[in-house]
Amino acid sequence: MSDLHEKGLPKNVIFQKLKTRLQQDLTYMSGRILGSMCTEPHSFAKRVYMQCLEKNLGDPHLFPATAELEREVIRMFGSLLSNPNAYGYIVSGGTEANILALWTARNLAKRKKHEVIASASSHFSFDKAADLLGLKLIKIGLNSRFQVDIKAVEESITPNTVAIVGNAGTTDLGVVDSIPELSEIALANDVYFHVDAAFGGFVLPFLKSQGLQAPAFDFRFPGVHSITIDPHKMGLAPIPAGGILFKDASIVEPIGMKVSYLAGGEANLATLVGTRSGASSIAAWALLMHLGRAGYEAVVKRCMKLTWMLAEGVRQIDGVSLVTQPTINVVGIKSDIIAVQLITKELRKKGWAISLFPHHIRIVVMPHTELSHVKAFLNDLRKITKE
Ligand code: 0PR
Repeated sequence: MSDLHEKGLPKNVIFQKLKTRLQQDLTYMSGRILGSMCTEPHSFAKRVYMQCLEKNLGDPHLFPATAELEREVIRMFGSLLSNPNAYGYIVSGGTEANILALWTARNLAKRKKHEVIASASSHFSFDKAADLLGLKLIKIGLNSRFQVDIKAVEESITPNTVAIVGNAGTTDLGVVDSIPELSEIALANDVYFHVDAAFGGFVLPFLKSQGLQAPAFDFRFPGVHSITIDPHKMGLAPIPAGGILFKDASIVEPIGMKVSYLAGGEANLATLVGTRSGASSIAAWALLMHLGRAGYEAVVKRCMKLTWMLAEGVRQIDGVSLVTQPTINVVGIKSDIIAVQLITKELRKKGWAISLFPHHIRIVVMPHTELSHVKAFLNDLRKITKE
């Protein structure tokens, strides 16, 4: 079935085929996806996105209005992250954002240094970035609260250190590293400091209004050079939409490229890809305008409420326990008596799409998760551990 047809098929035939074939995909709305950091995009953002598919920010002066909307999104993120002067881009995702950060750090160091200090729980995009950029990734162990061990970071700094990476919402447990201390170390050693808040960036700023403890992680700490914050995770924006923010525009100069021949006229671009979705920026802009701070607070409040219920439910099941008290809507479940691989296998047989880490199961309570899903999951978990 992979040959290109000589004669095209009618649209209705293809729609029918797609309907049948795509039925095999899981949907967020089924409630079965409990291990993803993505979710059903907001319906308003989807509508806006569909209207702007031709916009290409790879030739920004052809689409000056779109480029301005992207700048406004970045300014809104900047104000959310304590830096209205932040400069940056809406990119394809957290991976591209993290690559851009380390690329910038390496070139600022004039390619003379080659070590990056990250934590054992940093996302695998840093392994990719290091490999691409010819950098050595040094992974530091964690403390008892699953944050990067600060003393070990300090001891690992050498004259070759290009950058330090901190996490604000780790992939495996949603933990926030001590960003104030990492910032101090970066400043004291004159080293680039990148914060990966790909997931936490759309959660942490909205916790405080609910009386919840929210560790500070943003540009208020002067050592922070850049932050990843992804609209296509907790931002509810359509995929692809990652975000990279730099402290100011001057930082990215070493990766900027002047392209003279573009149809819209010469442009200075500091992104990895050329042709780039303008629809992603426009949809993110529209959604930020529509939801506002209160809208995101409501989304986060709901997710956190269900997170506490899930955590409490796990506590009450014999044989399993929480890896740590959740900071954000990521829950780690472990067991001292049954292999988590086995529990995962049984949960997956029952149709739950969950993430398996070496020593725990990860649940991400996304906006598509309902109370009924949490209850059904806990019931199945209880049954499995009993058996
Ligand atoms: N930084 C952090 C902290 C992340 O958690 C992730 C992805 C990235 C960077 C990279 O982001 P992109 O995937 O946008 O490039 N975190 C999710 C994870 O690994 C990605 C994901 C999303 C995986 C949905 C599965 C899934 O169904 O869990």
